[in-house]
Amino acid sequence: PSGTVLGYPRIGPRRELKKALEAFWAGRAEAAEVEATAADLRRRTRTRLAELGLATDLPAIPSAFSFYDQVLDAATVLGAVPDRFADLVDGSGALDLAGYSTVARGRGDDLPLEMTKWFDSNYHYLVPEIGPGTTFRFASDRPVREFAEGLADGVLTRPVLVGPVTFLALAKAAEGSPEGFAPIDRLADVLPVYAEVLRALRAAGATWVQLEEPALVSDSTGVPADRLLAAATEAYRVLATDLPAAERPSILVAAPYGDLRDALPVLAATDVEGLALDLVRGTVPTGSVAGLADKVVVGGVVDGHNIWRADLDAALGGLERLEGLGAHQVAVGTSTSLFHVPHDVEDEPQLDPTLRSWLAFADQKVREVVTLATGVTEGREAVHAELLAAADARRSRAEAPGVVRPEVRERLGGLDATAFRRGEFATRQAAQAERLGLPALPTTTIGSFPQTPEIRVARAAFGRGEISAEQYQDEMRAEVRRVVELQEQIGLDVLVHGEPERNDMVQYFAENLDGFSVTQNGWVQSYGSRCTRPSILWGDVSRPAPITVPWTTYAQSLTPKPVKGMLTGPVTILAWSFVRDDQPLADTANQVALALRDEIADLEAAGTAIVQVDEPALRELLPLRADAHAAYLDWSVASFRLSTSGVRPDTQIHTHLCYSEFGEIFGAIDGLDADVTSIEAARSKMEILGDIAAEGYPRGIGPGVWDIHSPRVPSEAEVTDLLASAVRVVDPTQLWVNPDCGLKTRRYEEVTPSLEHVLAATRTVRDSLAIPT
Ligand code: THG
Ligand code: ZN
Repeated sequence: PSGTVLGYPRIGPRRELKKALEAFWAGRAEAAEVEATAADLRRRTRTRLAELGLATDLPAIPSAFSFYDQVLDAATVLGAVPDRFADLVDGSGALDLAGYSTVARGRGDDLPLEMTKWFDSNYHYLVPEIGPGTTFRFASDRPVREFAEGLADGVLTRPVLVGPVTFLALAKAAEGSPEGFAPIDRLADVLPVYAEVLRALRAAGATWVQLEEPALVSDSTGVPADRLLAAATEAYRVLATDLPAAERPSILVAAPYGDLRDALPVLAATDVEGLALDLVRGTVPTGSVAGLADKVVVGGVVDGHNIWRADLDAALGGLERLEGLGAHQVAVGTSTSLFHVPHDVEDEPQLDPTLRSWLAFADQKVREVVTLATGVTEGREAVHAELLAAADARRSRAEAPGVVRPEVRERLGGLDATAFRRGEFATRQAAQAERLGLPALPTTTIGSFPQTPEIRVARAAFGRGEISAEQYQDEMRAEVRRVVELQEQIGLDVLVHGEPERNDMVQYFAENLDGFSVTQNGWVQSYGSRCTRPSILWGDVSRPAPITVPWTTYAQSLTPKPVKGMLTGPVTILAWSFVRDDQPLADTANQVALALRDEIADLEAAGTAIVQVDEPALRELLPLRADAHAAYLDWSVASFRLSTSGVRPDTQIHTHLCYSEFGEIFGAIDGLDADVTSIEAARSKMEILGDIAAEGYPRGIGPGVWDIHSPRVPSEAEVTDLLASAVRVVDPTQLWVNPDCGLKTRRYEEVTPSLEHVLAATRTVRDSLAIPT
């Protein structure tokens, strides 16, 4: 009766790891204290998983800890540290905790490894830099030591490592690599090191190892499909065939986040002992798959990516069909690691008990796995009570007030094409120019200003009931006044209120819309020590009252310059929440869009001339498979248009997108039909503007001229250069001037001089243009 999970939250139920790491980085704790906290968390995880019923036969308890990121961990095991950090490694190529942290976070002019989204999740990994000359060696035995630590504690665990194909597929070519070089070219050089790691794990007593290969379910890594399949064949020939079974642990290749498709027969044909399939995103293969007769197949039927209780009956059905494939053994698993979900529903006493009864966080999911494993071996009768309880929870969810609201459904059903369309851009442009009277190269910011310690203290005090709603509002208004005055002093053209009242932009809207709930302790790692608390979108969405209108109108009352209204778009609200799984995402997105549409109508009626609707996560939900892109872009773009197309021609709609891979979704950005789009561009030195110009994009564009992801203050000359290069490529009448992203993570010491430099540079370039202002 085997059941297992592919991984478990690492941050700790009270974010113990985050606190320890941040204390270490701030110089308030020794490395040994962080190590001790981490060891405690690992022990707690092993004990908890055993308590929840995971047996030790697969072995079922993974050893999948990381101080910061599992991809960085793989790079450190392989000794693949960029040259700029060479001084941090010791004689055997290993990094200590301080060195490891520096590679993740950078120092002075040595930029950290780039960070990017892990498959279609809100988790960010660090991108390894691999060149033709990168040397690989077994540099860190941390996975072996963590396995040994478990064994010494009496628990035989299954070490988890990012697999060789995925490691290289996610890496980028190191600077200075020759044209045409790709990290996957180095496969033959990393495999011997992986083989050494496997030998060492075996020597330490490991019976199984899990190698994560999600690159095999994706068309989006940049490695061509045939190359990936060939790499998988090669990798597992070297690791599973050439390295005899007696010299290594049994190998479980895990393929979370999607369907293996053509990679399934390829992996099945290798000599690995196990395959873990994602049966939530993927499906049980039909027909027979050669090569499974001697393998364990882990059916990932419990969703590692969302928080709803499983349909145990359907999951058992899937597992029964999986048995039809003729594997040596079928085991039960999660579709992905559980690190995308919080620890424990029981840790949410303030959550409505009915809602709580529908949810499964990590610990509840482990129990579901255990139940299903019993069901598989002993039959449905053995888990009759659990199946009934799961069915009851689903029924309760389907029937609960607020889940289906006829008035919301009717409004959606009654929409026609005109609700998704604004008038001609040329007409809008003329009307907006007339109304706004902005200078050439108008300057603005993305929306948020620094969240100062005072703001955080006030919010926490309000949360604890120590200050009244009026006091809290007064403090936030005072902050809005300061932010408006600062922007006027600096000379910006389009102002913002600065968003002091929002902690997380998605959580803020979730707190103010019907159909959502928020958690107290539901932290999920976003990157490194940083976490978010995704909201739970469980019911039909509507807006009980205006949300942002009082803040925006207050800010507008303080200045004659236009103040932008600031909203988060429907796709981003979905991407950064746990979303109901009982209707198409498109329908949920359109419900959110209608609530935003009402908010925009109220802003417009209150005199707001510019409204920004941010969609930083538009790229994130892009399906991993290319053949699903068009359908996704259709509904995601439609929901944005539904939210923004109710306005008059002279109301200007802005949007902001957070990343630089622009070409991939250029058509979608065009489809948003926003009057002005701001994007990240400073780091890539305006490179993307070439694409935009080449496509003949007609609307306003604000390439970021200041990289706000680092504390560096850009010089006036630097910004002038960026702007000068922008006006050479793009028609200056289309150009806006803004930072790369919101300023909430920066400090005023950086923000004030940086914005002053941006304004000075803009004046210089405006003067050089001699276009009428
Ligand atoms: N909100 C949400 N998801 C996101 C972002 C966001 N995903 C992408 C990107 N932005 C991730 N970036 C961050 C940046 C900072 C933090 C988290 C994700 C952060 N979190 C605080 C921490 O860990 O201490 C907690 C914040 C809080 O109190 O709510 O600093 O903006 N949903
Ligand atoms: Zn951004």
